[in-house]
Amino acid sequence: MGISVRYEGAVAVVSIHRPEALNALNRELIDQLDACISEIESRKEVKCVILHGSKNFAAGADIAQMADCDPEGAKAFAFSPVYNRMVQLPVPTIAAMEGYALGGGLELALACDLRICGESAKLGFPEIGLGIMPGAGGTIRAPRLIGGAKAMEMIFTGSSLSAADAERIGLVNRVVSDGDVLTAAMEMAMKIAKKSRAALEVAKHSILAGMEMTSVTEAVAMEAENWSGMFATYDQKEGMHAFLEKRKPSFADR
Ligand code: CO8
Repeated sequence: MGISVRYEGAVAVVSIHRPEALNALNRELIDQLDACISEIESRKEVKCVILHGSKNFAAGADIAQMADCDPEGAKAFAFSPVYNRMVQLPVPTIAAMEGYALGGGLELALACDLRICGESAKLGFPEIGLGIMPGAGGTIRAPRLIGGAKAMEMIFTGSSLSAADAERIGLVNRVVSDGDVLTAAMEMAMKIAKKSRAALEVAKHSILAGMEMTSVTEAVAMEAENWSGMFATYDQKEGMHAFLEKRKPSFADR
């Protein structure tokens, strides 16, 4: 049982492994995820992160661990600080989802930048049937991603979406055959990992910061500042001169 990280070149692959409970996320797993995030943050060679659960992504937070919590205990059980750290990782992140991605499991996928799932995946927020609501970003990130009405339908009915419906409403980027999820995520990650980490970092930062801003004018000004700042990087010079010299760029991630 556990969450661990391995590295394939510049790609970090975080695996969730608690098959006996369909990868339900308990306190121990969340602490392990926190430790994985710290390790990834310290590795400057990492350019993309994949989060994967074999057979199932995660069937939610561990109901047995929280069933008898009082409000203070529930607060202490909260996963949001760790999920927020996932969001704040400086490089792109991909949730590779097979099987169930429910409740706190789907919220973890929403804390990633991109989502790929298998054709039999089931995605949903069943919390309403437990007498609660999503509590690790679901009521906040889902409406921003798929719109308020779709998010409300998912949260109020508790019904799961099929992979095809999830793709149609933009909840997932791509649906692939069952069994090909990790391979597809790795292909996407490898493509990303060929790019400049310096450029990826600024692009991710601009997108996340822009989504937090209410003024489009201020957001575009922030983007312009970030954009011009990139002309101080080695990789901007390398990328543009490689184009002009009709060769592939060799990025140095600075
Ligand atoms: N928590 C604890 N154990 C679980 C969970 C879970 N979320 N999901 C599955 N399991 C366990 C089952 O208890 C069972 O254990 P055992 O074999 O010991 O009885 C084992 O996994 C296999 O499960 P099932 O026998 O139920 O398998 P089925 O194929 O019949 O059903 C389902 C699969 C439909 C996924 C079903 O297991 C299910 O409905 N699971 C619960 C899904 C759910 O409600 N998830 C939301 C949980 S609440 C939540 O995530 C709140 C997040 C809030 C933010 C977190 C901040 C604290």
